[in-house]
This record gives sequence, structure tokens and C-alpha cells, in this order.
Amino acid sequence: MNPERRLMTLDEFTIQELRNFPTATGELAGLLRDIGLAAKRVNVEVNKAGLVDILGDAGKVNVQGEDVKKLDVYANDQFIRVLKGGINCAGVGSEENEDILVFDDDHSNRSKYVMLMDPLDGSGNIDVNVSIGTIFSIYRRVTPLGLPATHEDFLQPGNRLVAAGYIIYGPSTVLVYATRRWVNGFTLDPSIGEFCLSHRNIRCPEDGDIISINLANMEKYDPALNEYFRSSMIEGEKAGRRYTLRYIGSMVADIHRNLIKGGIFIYPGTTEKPKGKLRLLYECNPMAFIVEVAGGKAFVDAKTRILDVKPHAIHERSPMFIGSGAMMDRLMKYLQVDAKVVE
Ligand code: P6P
Repeated sequence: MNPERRLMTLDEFTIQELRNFPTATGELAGLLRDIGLAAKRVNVEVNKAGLVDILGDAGKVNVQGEDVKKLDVYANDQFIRVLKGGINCAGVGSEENEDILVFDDDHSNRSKYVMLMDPLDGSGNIDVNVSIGTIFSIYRRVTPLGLPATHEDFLQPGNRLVAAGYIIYGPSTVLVYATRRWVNGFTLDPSIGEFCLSHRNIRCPEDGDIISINLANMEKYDPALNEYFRSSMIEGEKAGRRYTLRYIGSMVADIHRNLIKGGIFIYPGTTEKPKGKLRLLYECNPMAFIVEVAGGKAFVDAKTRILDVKPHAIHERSPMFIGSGAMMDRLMKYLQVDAKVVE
């Protein structure tokens, strides 16, 4: 490779970003560095999950009542250990922890950020070697610095996010993060142990042919969705479009593919679970922030942006419709026919 075309590492990139914001203190760059470090440690274990006794359930059930895989526990521990040991985060909310974890020491209490995370989303796929991911979202605190963070710092709508991102542990390990300015992706180069800029200024294609949804629940979805799919296939055919269904049960992988290629990911509410399955604070909000900054759209229902939803509980759930703008516009037309707004 031409030495002149030197790849930029994540740390070099975040420090270069600092130059664009003279008032920046470097805390966000430091927090992203900490996230990258934890991700590298998780990546090592994910990559050898099939070789050591780390597969299979940890024999515990998490706050969601779901069997906890050992890698879930390891990933959660790694991110918490790095964040708590750093000086860039006042506390963390995690899918694996019942309540927020406030670090409450002098350095951490002076940090202006808190983080929410799903340490290993899609962990049901670990044993079958399908890509899985870590999802994170970063808020600026609203409580006084110097004091411990409180729930108020975490229960903010997604439109207050400072940054959000994910790490996808797949054929390669890629860290994608968004600030309000843009979305960039960094691929882990194992030869130097650094995330290197590989996807500069990711833009979500305005339209696409990929639809991601669990069709097994069709009978429990809003009938307008059925109409959307039926007509999309028919209209698609007439318009010479060939839609394709791609759904691998790992949201980070499904949305990452749609973000790059164009497409729509749908996890709606059902008659039994009107708010669906996904978690607002550490799954829907970060993915919605990333996709919107990249030019896509993300809604809860026929007319409510995910990022405008005011959270009331750390683990609250939310339906999610997210993806390419033109696909979302077509879908919203069907949902607006008998607009059911999620209460
Ligand atoms: P279902 C994984 O458990 C997850 O949270 C997402 O990553 C994934 O998209 C979804 O659940 C799959 O849920 O109900 O279709 O199996």
C-alpha cells in the first residue's frame, strides 16, 4: 500500500475533529478512545468464542428475563471497567444492569458525559457465528458537574444525543459512530490493533430494495403493514424493482447493511406487545441518531420521530421503523391511513 495513503486511526480522527471545535475539551475524544479499547477486548473474545468455554448461556437471566450468554457478561464487564477506570464518563446504563451505574468518584463526577449501551446485541447468534454488535449512546449531563450523575442525565430524548455508535463483530470488526456533524466507520486492523478510518462520511442511500422484518409475526402487526408489503411487492414489480427480505436477527448487522446499501428495518409493536421488543434508550435512539445524521429516517409510529420520544424508564421499549428516506416515506403513507400513535 502506498505509504502516502496512511490510514487514519480512530484516535487520530477524533483528535483531528477536536481542531474543528476550538471549545472542545477532548473529553468526547477520550470517551471514544475508551469505547474503542473495550471493543478491542470484546473483539478478541468474540473471535475465539467457538474455541473456548465461553459459548452458551452463563446460566443467568438478565433484567429482561433473557438467558445471558457468557459473552454478554464479559462485554458488559469490559465496557464498564474501561469507562469506570477512565475520566470521561460519569456513569453508564446497560441492558445487562437493572439500574444505572453511577461511578461516583471525583474524576468521574466531573465528567460531562454519561453513556448507555447494549454491550452485545444479537447475542442469541453467538453460537451460530452470525455477526453481533455493541450499541452505545452518549449524552451530555444535565445535572451539576462535580456531583454524581442521576437518572435525569440518562432519561433524555434522543434529540439530545451528543454522539452514538455501534461496533459490529463480523467478517471484520467495524466501529461506526455519529456526531451531529457526520457518520464515520473504522475497521479494526489486527496487525496494529487500531480502528482505522474505512467508511468516511457514511450516507444512507435515499432509496433501497432491502426490507428487514420478522415476517413470522405478520398476523400480530398493524394491518397497514401487511398492505405496505403486499403493495410494495406488486408496485415494485410494476416499477421494475425487486425487493428482497434480509433479516438475520441481529439488529446491528441488519441496520449496518441497510445503512450502507439502502433499505428499511422494521421492528413494530404487536397486538400483544404494542411497544415491541427493542429498547428505546440503548437500541432505538442510537441507531435512529446514526441513520438520521446519515440522511435516513427513524420513526416510532406514523408520525413520531424516535429521537423526539421522552423516555421515562431506562429499559423501556419502543417500536422502530428505520432506514432510507424514500422507503420510509412510502411506509409512513400506509401507517398514516389509520394512524395508531404509540402511547
Ligand atoms: P426477533 C436480538 O435479540 C434483537 O434484540 C435484535 O438484535 C434483533 O433485530 C431482534 O432482537 C430479533 O428479534 O423477535 O425477530 O427474534
